[in-house]
Amino acid sequence: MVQNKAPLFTLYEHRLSPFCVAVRIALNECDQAFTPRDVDLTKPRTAAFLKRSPFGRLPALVEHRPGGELAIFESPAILLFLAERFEKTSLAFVDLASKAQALSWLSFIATGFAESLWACLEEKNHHAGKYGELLEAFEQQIDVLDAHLARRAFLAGDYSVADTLAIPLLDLLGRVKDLDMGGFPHVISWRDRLRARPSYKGVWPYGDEPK
Ligand SMILES: N[C@@H](CCC(=O)N[C@@H](CS)C(=O)NCC(=O)O)C(=O)O
Repeated sequence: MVQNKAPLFTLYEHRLSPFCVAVRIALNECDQAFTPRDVDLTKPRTAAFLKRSPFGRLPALVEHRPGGELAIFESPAILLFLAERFEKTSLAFVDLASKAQALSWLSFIATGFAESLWACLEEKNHHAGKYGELLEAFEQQIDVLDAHLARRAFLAGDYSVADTLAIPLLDLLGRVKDLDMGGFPHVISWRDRLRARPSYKGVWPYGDEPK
């Protein structure tokens, strides 16, 4: 008899958000089904949603538990939770040292890299005189990543939460004005490796990564 069990997780998301896409990838890596709940960012957040994500931001992941629910917000926290929750998956940490390495890279991707990328994508910065400086600072980060990835397949050695958060952000590089990725072959092949993972298939809403 086929049992229709509701998924253990509900993902509150905005389908075009790279942070939400990263959580989708992580859930796929952990082989977990989830109920997607699209939140309209143009409307006021409901009180029920704000209980799960106090700042009203997405993603938020809810695990339905027998005694109630566990709600987690901020994509790095969600990825870390899944990595520890599902011990036999690609996201699980082998030991404390590999966890520390993965968290170093995860923190960098979530803050330095994402913020620099965002600054370069913001239309208002394109016309300001400082765009050249913003792009140069971002290129310096990509250059460090390129040198790092010349010697390893993934940021922390094995595939980890850091790569998971990086994938959808890397997908946005094509939109960065005047960015020439020609000098960063190792970042390009890392991105190709990440995109080839089964967990990546179908994670963007329109069937393809944004160009
Ligand atoms: N640091 C957060 C960033 C989340 C974030 O910026 N989410 C955006 C969508 S891309 C959002 O919810 N924006 C609506 C708002 O800030 O009210 C994370 O990693 O989860």
